[in-house]
Amino acid sequence: MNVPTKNQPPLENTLIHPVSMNVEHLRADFPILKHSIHGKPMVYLDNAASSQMPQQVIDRLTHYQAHEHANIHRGVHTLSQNATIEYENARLKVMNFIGAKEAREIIFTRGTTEGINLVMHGYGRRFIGEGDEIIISAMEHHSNIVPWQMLCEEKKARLRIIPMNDAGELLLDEYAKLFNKNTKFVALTHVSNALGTINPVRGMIATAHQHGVPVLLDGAQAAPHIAVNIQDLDCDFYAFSSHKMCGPTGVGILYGKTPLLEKMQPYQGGGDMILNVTFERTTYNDIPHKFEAGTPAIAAGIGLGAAIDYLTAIGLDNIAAYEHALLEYATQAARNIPGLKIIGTAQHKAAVLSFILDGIHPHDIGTLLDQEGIAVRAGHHCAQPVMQRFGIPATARASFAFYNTFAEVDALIAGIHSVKKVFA
Ligand code: 7TS
Repeated sequence: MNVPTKNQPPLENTLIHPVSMNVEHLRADFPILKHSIHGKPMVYLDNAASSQMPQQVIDRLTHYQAHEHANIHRGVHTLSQNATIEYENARLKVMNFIGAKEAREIIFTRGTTEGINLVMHGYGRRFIGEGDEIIISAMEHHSNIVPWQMLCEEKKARLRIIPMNDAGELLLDEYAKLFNKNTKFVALTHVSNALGTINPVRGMIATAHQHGVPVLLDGAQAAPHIAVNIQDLDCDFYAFSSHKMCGPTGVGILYGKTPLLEKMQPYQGGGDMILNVTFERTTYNDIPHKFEAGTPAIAAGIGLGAAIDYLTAIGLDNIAAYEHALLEYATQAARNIPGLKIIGTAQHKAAVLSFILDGIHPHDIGTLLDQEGIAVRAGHHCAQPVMQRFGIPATARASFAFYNTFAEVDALIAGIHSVKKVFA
């Protein structure tokens, strides 16, 4: 699609898809976007941290709480059975959303972090031992570094790191060289939260499989923004979070291939994950329940189902195309600001604009932009090794969603100019 220049009218009313991508129409679904901050219209550009919820999701949560609330998987009474149906229905929506084969491959978790920890405990602690190697990349979020470090410490295994270039692209030749007979696992982010890089994961998974090594993808920043088909990717595990895709906090998803999930040990013990318990011996429930001990976040799971309905109705390809146009527009404008450096200039990027300004700390950028009503994240984005790689303490990061407008990008750029004036 055409990217508007400063002299052209903003594109927020442009219809990418005749019906489904009218941004002003979509914005009306999000009550929080009408807020003002410090007397200025709020410009919410911290979607990589958490996105906002449309009224449809809020209504679904409220309806559940007011009319459907009961514990699941254990009641013979009608309310419990209905809640179970709704919760399991949400699992089916997730299954279809990522193109999984079976509902039992979909495990409800608390979020991406818990999904990765589940695989570390359930798979890693059982199948990775002394002298084994785990490959991760230089651009991982801490949640895809620390669990593997903990495992390496416990098992005397070793982490190997795929390096990246100055644009924030992984070096695929170096990746291929990391494999040897000790390589037992690859854990890789699909999209970088700090840089925006979309990694060429399909080929990287194929490389790992040639060596017989399973791959976990951290999909926290991919699932909300690009169409994901896990069968096409052929990944072994895929983890993501509801709160970054217009759903509530407290719930996330771990996809795993059935044969792998079946041979993993449970992560937590308790109710719902068992078939039979005596003091001598416990037999575990079938997947996915084996990994879902205790009462889950039922409302949040159902809310995630509503969020998936909402995103699917817009269409992930429409979302990706529109967000890409926003990113191009923002990138062009940011490049014209003297003293601004974009961190993360990969050829394939999701709509994340991380930047630094000469002589101004990112936290000051974030604080001053907030005075203008503009929400960005300033800091290391839970990816400290990325900051170390670029030799900086932090960045300011604007991360876009489909409900952001070109006028909001203009507001960001104007905000950055006014930050510079304060320090001039
Ligand atoms: N992986 C990636 C790539 C992420 O971006 C995040 C959260 C996580 C894992 C963890 O997700 P959680 O839902 O379990 O917390 N990223 C961010 C961020 O960029 N700003 O705040 C949270």
